[in-house]
Amino acid sequence: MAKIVITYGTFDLFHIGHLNILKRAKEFGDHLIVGVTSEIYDRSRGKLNVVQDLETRLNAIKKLDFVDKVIVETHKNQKIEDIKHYKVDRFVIGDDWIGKFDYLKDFCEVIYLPRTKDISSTQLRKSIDSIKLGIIGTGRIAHRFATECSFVEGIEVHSVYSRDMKNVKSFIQNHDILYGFDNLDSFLKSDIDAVYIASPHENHYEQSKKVLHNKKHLLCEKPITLKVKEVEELVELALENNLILLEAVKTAFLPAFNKLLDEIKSGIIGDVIEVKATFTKLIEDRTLREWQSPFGGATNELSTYPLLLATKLLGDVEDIVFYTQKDNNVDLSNTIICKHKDNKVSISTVGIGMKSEGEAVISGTKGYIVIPAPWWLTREFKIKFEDIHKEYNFNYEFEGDGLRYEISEFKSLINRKNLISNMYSHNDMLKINKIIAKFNEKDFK
Ligand code: C2G
Repeated sequence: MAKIVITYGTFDLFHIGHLNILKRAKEFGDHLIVGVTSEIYDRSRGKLNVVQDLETRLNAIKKLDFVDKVIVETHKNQKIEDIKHYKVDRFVIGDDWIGKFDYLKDFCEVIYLPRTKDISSTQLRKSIDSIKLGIIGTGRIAHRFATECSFVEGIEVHSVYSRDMKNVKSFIQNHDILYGFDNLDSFLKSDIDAVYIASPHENHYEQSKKVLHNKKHLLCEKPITLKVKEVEELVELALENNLILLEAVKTAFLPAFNKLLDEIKSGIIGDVIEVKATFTKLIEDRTLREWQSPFGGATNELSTYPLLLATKLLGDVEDIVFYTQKDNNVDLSNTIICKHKDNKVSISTVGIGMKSEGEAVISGTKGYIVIPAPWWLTREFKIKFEDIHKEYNFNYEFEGDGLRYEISEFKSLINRKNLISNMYSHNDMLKINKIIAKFNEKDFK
């Protein structure tokens, strides 16, 4: 009987080490199956620095005439499923994994082969120039962002801008950054490839325009602007100049959030009918920016997150009602009820002066999903059904406070020259910002 061999890997920047192990794996049988890791799976196991997209990595393996079948590895327990499904005789992997796959011995023979010396994807990635990033703003989120950048290979915080030189100085000392500016034009003329904007909302539009006119890729805090026309203008400007424009909605890039979208797409809870999500963050100090009209308020601060879930799952909005509590003309809470296509409905609740449970519930025709608080830092979710004994739990721990996944996506888009992210497209951004703009009673089309 023909012997079946299986092996797995990311195979980023395909090199001689990969070729050697695949050739040797084939020698252990007659039929070689190669599993190539998906991007979401790599992220979930902490591999954030992969340069090539899945298609490119798959194509590199498909070109090898001695490989008989190529599959995609999307989750942790897949190896056992594949071994059973393909009736695999031998599992082969490099000896950097020695001992780690012994649990597969219950299902097939496990063989660890010596790695090829002096070559690795990590080494090759180092030869690709780092992206030089500049940060606009020196507030709390800018600090967290700069710290998280140090966990993403291939991106380096090169400079920072703020109007206040005192803040600039302390920021560059804190984060060991080379250059600091209190003049935006000089900052933008400096040797940077990309910019992250973490300034107050009202500055986003003018600063974004300047960044794009200066031919830098842009990652901008949410909401990118409070007017639809301005978002559209920025998208156009970015596309015209071949630049990446991404809104920093960290949830969109988390491994568990993407797994959740995949599960729903697979139809596990049937057709999604209703999406409910709540995000409240009590801000006691009423002198803070978040409590100032017209740019503060719960909606401008927080609604991007629940609206991300609503629009990702239910698409464009046909009608909206806002139920708002205001204090001094600032919304302390807002419940946004949207009617989507086919009468499907989303209920997004936000608050800075009201506290509630920060969970999300997605209801479908066959079952429902609960994402426990804080759902926007998606780590786990439960899929439930009418039968209370049937339940699937998904757990995807993530590193740090989640920002490194958005940073990693921004970096990958720049490296791959992809103008639009699969995880958060310009269209996704427009759908959400139209709703926020509607609340601000400016343009809504
Ligand atoms: N490899 C090798 N010699 C090198 C580099 C890599 O033999 N110099 C082998 C690895 O040991 C592994 C395969 O090439 O068997 C793919 O390596 P990676 O692309 O780094 O993938 P990895 O993260 O090891 O994937 O499910 C995924 C697997 O568990 C492991």
